Amino acid sequence: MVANKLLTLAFVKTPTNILLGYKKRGFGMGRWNGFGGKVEVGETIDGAAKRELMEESGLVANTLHKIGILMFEFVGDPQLMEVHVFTTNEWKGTITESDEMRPEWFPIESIPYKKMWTDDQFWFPYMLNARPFYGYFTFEGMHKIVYHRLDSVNDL
Ligand code: 6U4
Ligand code: NA
Ligand code: NA
Repeated sequence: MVANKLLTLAFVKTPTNILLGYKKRGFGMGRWNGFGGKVEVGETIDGAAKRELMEESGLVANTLHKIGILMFEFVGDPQLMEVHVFTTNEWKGTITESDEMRPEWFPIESIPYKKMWTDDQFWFPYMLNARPFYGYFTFEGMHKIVYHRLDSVNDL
């Protein structure tokens, strides 16, 4: 048994726009995504999500709403990634580019799915409609999804 790798992913949005970050280095480099990273020892998942949001976007959110859990399996790697997804429509601070991320607002009508992780187009509609979800994706390499399952859930 290998413990899951716990990660966070937070999205700042208004009714019409969503803030995405262009990942400049590391895992998911070259793709637009929400803000997030690894949950550190001694941190709550919610606390890690707020910290990563601040580090990568410059924004402080007092409240994050948990909207989904995503499990990622990579063929050949026994460790699953367990990504906790949050949204917020209330924030403070000034959007700031970091070494890791370049933030930019996108109209919800023109989210750049082709320049994002290939799973995002499946679960973004749930997130955008505030429908809690649970997803499981098996990747072969960084682009190809060989299995997926996505469910609406009542509780996360
Ligand atoms: P370090 O190196 O410590 O700065 P850290 O910022 O802790 O890394 P990082 O950047 O590796 O973690 O986190 C990866 C981010 O990518 C998390 O927010 C989760 C997200 N992510 C991983 N796989 C994803 C996928 N298939 N689809 C997606 N987001 C994914 O939309
Ligand atoms: Na990160
Ligand atoms: Na980190």
